[in-house]
Amino acid sequence: MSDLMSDPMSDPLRHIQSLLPPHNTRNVTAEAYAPANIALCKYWGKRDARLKLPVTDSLSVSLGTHGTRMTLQRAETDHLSINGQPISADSQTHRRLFDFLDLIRAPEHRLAIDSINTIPIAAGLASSASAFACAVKAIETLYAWELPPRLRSILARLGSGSASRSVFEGFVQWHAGTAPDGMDSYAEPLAPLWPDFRIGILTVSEAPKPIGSTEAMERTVQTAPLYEAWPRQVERDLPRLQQAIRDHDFATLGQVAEHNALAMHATMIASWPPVIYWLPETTAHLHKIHHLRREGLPVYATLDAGPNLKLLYTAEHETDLKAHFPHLIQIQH
Ligand code: 2P0
Repeated sequence: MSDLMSDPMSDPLRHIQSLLPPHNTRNVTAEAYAPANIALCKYWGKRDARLKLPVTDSLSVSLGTHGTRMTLQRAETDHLSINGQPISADSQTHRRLFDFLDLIRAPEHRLAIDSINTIPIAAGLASSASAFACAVKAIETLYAWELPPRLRSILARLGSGSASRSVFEGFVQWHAGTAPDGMDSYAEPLAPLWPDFRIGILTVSEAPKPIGSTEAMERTVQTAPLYEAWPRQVERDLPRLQQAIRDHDFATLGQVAEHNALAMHATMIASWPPVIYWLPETTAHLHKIHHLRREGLPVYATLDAGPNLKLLYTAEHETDLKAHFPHLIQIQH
């Protein structure tokens, strides 16, 4: 038993580290970019918190030029700036990023990181997916590695679950996997984005969330009886989304994505203490979207762990949508 305990391969994180090539010290600086992503079938619930292993598969669309650009530079001490603002070494953001980098960088290397988010700030989109995916790509460039795409996705997943999807462009599926060490839990690209697919953000509030998504997810899994139904929802929605993507069937894609997001929120609302991210304007916008659909305008909504809505529509209805929602920020075009 003690032999097993001291075997480095018995720890999944050490196993993953053993798969990395040697740290090449030639480069002192590196730059990378990764897009943000929006899930059409959501990741909600972990089977392993440390390895960020999900209960179900999820499927997303990457946001092209909206994401994170990072420059890394070898330095005397670790330093992080985001959008030009220095981030305190005591902050959670700083600790989380450098703790993650400790898994993959050479132990003796300190890094100065300049991270720029190219998502409109008012869109209020989470940046952890693009940030961790970008950090992996930047490290890869720094050490002149060429990692297999699956390993790149697995590494990004260890930073933030949804980052596993942000290492790819277009429509992306993250396979939940079943292995306890998570080596079969990675994302894969499914198809390029359709040229006429549009995503717009309706910002309801830019205030900090009352509860972070990691904690909300955990609370839902532990306390919501409705969560038992979530894997079945995903099993139903995933093949329909895959087929809609293959067929360029926007109406099916929109319906399934909206149903999936509302079902995810239902599980949160059914947890205790309840997790209710919606504000009155969230509901008002949803009613307006449903009204517009009844009037014949094909527009659908998806929501993540917050009150803001992401609208899904196609190029031919862009002008109409902007007329109905003057504050819509179009992020995918
Ligand atoms: C998603 N969300 O699929 C879902 C939908 C939020 C709602 O992925 O704990 O920041 O770092 O793995 O990746 C947000 O979760 O959570 C998320 P961790 P993450 O996009």
